[in-house]
Amino acid sequence: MRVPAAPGRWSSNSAAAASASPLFLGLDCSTQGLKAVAVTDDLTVEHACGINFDEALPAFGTRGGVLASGDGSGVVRQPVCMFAAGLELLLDRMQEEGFDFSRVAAVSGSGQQHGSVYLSSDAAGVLGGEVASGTAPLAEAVEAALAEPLCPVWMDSSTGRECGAMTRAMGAEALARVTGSRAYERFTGPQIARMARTRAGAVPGWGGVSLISSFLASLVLGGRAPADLSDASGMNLLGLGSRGWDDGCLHACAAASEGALSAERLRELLGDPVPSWSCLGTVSSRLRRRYGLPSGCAAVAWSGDNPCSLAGLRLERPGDVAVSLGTSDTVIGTMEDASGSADGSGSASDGGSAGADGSAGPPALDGHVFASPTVPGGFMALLCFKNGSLARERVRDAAFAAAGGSADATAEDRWAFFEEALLSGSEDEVGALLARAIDQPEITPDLPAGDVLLSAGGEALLLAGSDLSAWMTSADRAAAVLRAAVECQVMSMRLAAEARGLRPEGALLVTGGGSRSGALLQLLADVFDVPVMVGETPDSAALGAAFRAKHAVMCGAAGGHVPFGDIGPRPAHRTAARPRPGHAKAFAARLPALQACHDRIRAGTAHAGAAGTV
Ligand code: XUL
Repeated sequence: MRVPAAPGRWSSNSAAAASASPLFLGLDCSTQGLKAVAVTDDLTVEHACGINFDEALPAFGTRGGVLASGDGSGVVRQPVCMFAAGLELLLDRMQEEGFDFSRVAAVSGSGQQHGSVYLSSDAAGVLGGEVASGTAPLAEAVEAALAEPLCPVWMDSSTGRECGAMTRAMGAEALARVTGSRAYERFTGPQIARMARTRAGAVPGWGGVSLISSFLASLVLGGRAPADLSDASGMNLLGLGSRGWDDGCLHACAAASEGALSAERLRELLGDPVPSWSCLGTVSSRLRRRYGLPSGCAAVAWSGDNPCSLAGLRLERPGDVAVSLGTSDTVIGTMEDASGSADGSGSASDGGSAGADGSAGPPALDGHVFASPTVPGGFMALLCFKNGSLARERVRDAAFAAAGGSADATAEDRWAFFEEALLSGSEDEVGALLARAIDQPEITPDLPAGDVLLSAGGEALLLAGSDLSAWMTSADRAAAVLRAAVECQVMSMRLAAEARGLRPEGALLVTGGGSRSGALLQLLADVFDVPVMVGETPDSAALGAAFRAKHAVMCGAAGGHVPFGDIGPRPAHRTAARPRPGHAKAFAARLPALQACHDRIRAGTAHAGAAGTV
């Protein structure tokens, strides 16, 4: 049903509408919902809208957007039809809000990375038929294109067996060097192997395997859309050097499926990936008819949420790096080359020597390198630190209590204490203690849960099982331990970034909730030894998708890639902190000690025989 527009709800934008700039629409299918951001030719946001899966589509029974098995298997899935229903609902809402679809020149999108959608053998016909031009609700129309109604997503941790099998087949270092990542449970290749192994009888009926991003692109296009190279890098299957499916990885994935899939069949199912700035065609006649999109409106390849955020934050030049401080802390940035972490020289398994790693020096095994979504042959890095703001808050509260703070104190009081404790450290005190607050097993680097405290001389100060509060026996000690714990979080970011060849040049952009802390910003400036800029880019993935839509149209018009920077002005960010030279030098000098501390944690020698031995 065509929903009548509701003039007035969008009246503040009528002047912009009158200017009739073309619009570029970015959609973002995240774990919890769908969002849309439309930008004008000068990249001004003209419209934004979103829906939450749990609230807007309760019939699918999701919590936080997902269906978690809850049986200890780690299986976490999402109903694929919910994406289709959500897309239609979102576009309906935009129409109700008076959004003028007739001005949209191109649509692109962002999908949560790593999830895999299993298509039926009829998928091509269904996508190009009922989905492209039918009148039934999209969620109904797409059902026959699916071989599996549920798709595993990035939160799924049921693929340990498949990760182990792929690692044995390729070698951990070769897998990391070829694909940019060692085998990770949330990655798509292991998901496909598990789905094939556990649903072996259904595999002959599969017509394809899409990423969540390329599946959503198929709905917009009305036809099977290819995966883009950047999102495809999150699968453990793509050769970063060859920019194509890697034979060794396909064989490793087939081996992990325990005979359910061959490498050749897997290659066929995946189809060929394309650069992220590819125009795939025009949007489907269903979307044109229902929403009034123009007939020439381009359907642009979708990408993953992290590549799209990179584009939304305008991290397009080598050395453009951003830190996001949140529940998990993340570091993303653009690199010209992948400096040994993924050597760009092609498959380790070319020639059939799977597992043989003849590279010079071991590659970094933590974090990920993906194909850049904006630069041909370029790279982006993504590092995810699981113990972010929750660990900071735990240590803050323990230190606050140990320093005599009242149990009834407000969050403001606690943050004020945090700021003072962090800023009170002189350069001579940097690294006087090394503290790691690890609430849940860390993935960057790989560290087991449990707090660790070492003296400057390397003496272990905590018993295994006791937490940092055990050493906070005075207000001074509490402040020193808090400072050390947060300093080590940030030093760990620099260690992991450098191991991946990622170095901020000129400045570091800081986003997320933690960027409200002036002390954290100062610490980041000191540890990375660059000025820190702050900027909030809400909905950076959807915004990045909108920017990429414009980029693809420009590339199409030019008949080849044009620099991403040509899309329009970069936002002006505010410089919030500058490195203090003495502190910066002291942090740089302590990085090897933190590296050694991590080695000791893994070796099991970072705990004392008795608490408080110093
Ligand atoms: C990145 C990752 C998540 C997902 C969902 O590797 O697993 O960030 O992309 O946001």
